[in-house]
Amino acid sequence: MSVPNKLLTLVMIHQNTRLLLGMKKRGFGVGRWNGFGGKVQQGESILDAAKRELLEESCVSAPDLKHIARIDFEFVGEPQILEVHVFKASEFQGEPTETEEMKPQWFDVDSIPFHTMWPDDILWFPLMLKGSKFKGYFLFEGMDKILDYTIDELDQKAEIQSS
Ligand code: 6U4
Repeated sequence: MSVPNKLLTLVMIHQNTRLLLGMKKRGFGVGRWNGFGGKVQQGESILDAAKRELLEESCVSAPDLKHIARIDFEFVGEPQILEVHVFKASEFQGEPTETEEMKPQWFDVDSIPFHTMWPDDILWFPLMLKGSKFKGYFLFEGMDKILDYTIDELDQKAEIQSS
């Protein structure tokens, strides 16, 4: 029997030349800069989970999130796929504030700290930054090595599907 995907969210706040990232202070991906997000809870929509996690982790709310991507992550030896839904916003309310989970910081889009991020990010951030929609798949061995991947750009009108 196959294992259902684990649904996760990831939110990027991108304003012109700056991008808000957070340093993950604990849990999965600790020590890496990333967007804000986490697990979708039972009975919660993916969009609502994205908004909730953004607020919980950065103290910022973004009412107008655009669903731009779904990226599936498979880890060698692990049956469960992580299905990450990526959202983007340019407007937000509140002041990015450090929480127990994340330390937010603005980065210039020309100096994104890819060496301290998940290794897939450098491969799909260009599409995210230019405003594309896309679907991705990455096969990891451990946390650092990508064995295989695909990234397919989608039409702007395409709806991002979930499993
Ligand atoms: P809690 O509930 O705090 O124990 P935790 O295990 O820390 O959760 P969580 O919920 O913060 O994990 O979710 C992991 C976050 O990392 C999500 O926003 C998705 C994101 N993520 C996972 N794999 C990623 C990858 N390869 N590249 C990336 N983001 C990834 O850019």
